[in-house]
Amino acid sequence: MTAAGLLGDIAGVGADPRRGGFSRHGFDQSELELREWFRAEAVARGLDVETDRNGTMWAWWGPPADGAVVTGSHLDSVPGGGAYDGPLGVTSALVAVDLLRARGFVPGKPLAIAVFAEEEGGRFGVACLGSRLMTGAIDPDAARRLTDPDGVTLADAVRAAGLDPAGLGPDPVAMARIGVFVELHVEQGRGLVDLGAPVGVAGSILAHGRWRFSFAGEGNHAGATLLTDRRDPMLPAAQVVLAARRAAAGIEGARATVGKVVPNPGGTNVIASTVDVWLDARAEDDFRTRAVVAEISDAARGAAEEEGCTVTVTEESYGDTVIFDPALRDDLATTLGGVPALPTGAGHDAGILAAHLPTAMLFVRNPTGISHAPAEFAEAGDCTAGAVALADVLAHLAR
Ligand code: HGY
Ligand code: MN
Ligand code: MN
Ligand code: MN
Repeated sequence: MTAAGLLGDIAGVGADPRRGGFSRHGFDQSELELREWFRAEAVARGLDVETDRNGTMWAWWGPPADGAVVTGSHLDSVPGGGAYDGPLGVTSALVAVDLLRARGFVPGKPLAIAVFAEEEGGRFGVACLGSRLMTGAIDPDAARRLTDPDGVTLADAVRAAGLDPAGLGPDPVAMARIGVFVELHVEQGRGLVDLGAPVGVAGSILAHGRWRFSFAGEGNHAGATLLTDRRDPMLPAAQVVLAARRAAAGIEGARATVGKVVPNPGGTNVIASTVDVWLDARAEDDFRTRAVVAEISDAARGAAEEEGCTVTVTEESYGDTVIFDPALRDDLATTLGGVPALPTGAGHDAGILAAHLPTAMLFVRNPTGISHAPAEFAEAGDCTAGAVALADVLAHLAR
């Protein structure tokens, strides 16, 4: 079985015909179905599967023990996401186990595959929620209160998945078990295409975070309300969208995106009473990222005042620049015969763990360079090259 073949096996789970692509989110029905698929695939490979108190799944080759070599990724997606972001790391890990067994490899250290929960934050709004909980990067009480668009709390969702919400939070036992973590991921960009390489290693991750701008005005009738009598929160909301592009354009390499705007009540003939706008801002370092957000926040406040509205700005998640351990990065690049190192603008669970333990990432070429959309792609041959590379890296680290 190949990594691309295993992806084909789950192509029907969480498919989203309305948006195209897949909508699989933390502890929802499709992600729970994928968890059971992963459990069956791992057990079929003789791995021992457990789910920890933060909802991370662990498939162990050998008894769980501290200092293990761990690989893995996530199974959830963004709304209407591609087939590769997350699942390619999980399927490649399963195929890497097949390859190592076929080689007669016997691990000198415990080896595990980890599947983290809600990496995209597509349901509860906080990216890398499972790894943030395990490492203590998010307050467990605040996490339990996170709600999805239907008002379901994370506590209710994990309870429905068979977990005890009281267990959410820092997990030093799980952390001690990770001696080194290597995540394989489809590249979200065209770096490997431009370099003509099927596989690369990660050098760094941009500083990035999410901010919610909540505007409040006065709901009213779209036809009966004179312009002079309006306090329409959609106006300052629109300014956030425009200011995001303007602010990011002013700082080399910065990115600022508004992909989600939620007016309330959301009627065509209704002036909204409130509008929530989510900003995703990223840049090479903390200073530049915060400068982008500050400029956008100023524009939002000015526009809100002009329209007689109020605005609150809430930082929902943030992570500073990640520089992957250069010695480990270069060791793996050498193990793979000298593959290139690449920066990435995309966040990953590996980025959360990198602050705590030796962590690396492998990237697999994406001919479209597109991600977080149905056009995300990796050739079957490159997926196989990635799984072989992962097997080589795991054999090297677990020798
Ligand atoms: O948003 C990100 O960069 C990641 O895909 N969660
Ligand atoms: Mn993603
Ligand atoms: Mn991902
Ligand atoms: Mn009416």
